[in-house]
Amino acid sequence: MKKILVTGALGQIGSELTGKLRGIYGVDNIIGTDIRKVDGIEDDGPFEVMDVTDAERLFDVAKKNEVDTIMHLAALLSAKAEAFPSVAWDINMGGLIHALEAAKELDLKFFTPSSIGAFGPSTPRDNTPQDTLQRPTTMYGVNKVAGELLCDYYYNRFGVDTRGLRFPGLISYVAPPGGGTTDYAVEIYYEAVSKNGYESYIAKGTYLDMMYMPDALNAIVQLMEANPDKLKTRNAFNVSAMSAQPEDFAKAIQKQIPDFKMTYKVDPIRQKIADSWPNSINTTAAVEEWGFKVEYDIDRMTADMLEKIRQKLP
Ligand code: AKB
Repeated sequence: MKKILVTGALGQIGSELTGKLRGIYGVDNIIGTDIRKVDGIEDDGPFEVMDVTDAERLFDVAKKNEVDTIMHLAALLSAKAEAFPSVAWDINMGGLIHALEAAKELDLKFFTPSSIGAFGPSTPRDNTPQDTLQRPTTMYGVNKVAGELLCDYYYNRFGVDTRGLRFPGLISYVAPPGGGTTDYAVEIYYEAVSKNGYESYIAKGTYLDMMYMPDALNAIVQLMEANPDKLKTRNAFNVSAMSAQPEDFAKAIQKQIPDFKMTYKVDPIRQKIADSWPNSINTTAAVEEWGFKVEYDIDRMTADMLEKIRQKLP
């Protein structure tokens, strides 16, 4: 990878991945794009306003900038996709096929994230295998399964070097997630610092996989740099750092803020989505095929999140 186009560069992953890639591959070699612009964004490096549903524009931006890789991150997350299913289809599937077409025509490497949302209620819930039943019941899940298959199709049919990760809930202090089911695992840290308490919209006892953003970013770079001969799986590898229930976050926070209080007011829509996802996924394929590993468990992540949010909040 020498020159990379990032879609969704202002989103939850993109806001951090773009900076990390600039640190590794050089500022001018990472072209950030998003449907909107924030003031001063060009000062950080090349940036273009681009809507991924516009196939021609996506192709032109990739061609003009002579990139050799597309990292396609632009997408609606699960709760938002459930609220606006046809919009989600247009953005998540339309954007993906346009990005894959550009990769095919211009002979580019390709990364896009999948999610634990690609699993459904009939998937084995514990230690969910890499290859298993995938019958998701959400629009986001339908998009993610179709996306995994489409990326495999472009690899098998056209030889596009597509690679992907099934991300769990990602936790970060930089950009808010927005529209996801696992957003509570980010909100809890902000409210621990600002209010000493949090009302969880996900019920006690609901296990979901999670991962701290620095580990997620390392995983993307490591997978994209991996020797293709070693990859039996491509779209997409299970990755996770922890399987946790809301009260596990509360306990980890209480080690730092002893009077932190957790209450519950369950949101039935997001709870239903969470209940359709696995409790914990098996990451053996990622470990064996390209050496996936993480540095942050829940306690180390919690200490870092609280410290960084304290520095950030007024
Ligand atoms: C979401 O909650 O929608 C995402 C995901 C797990 O893909 N964080």
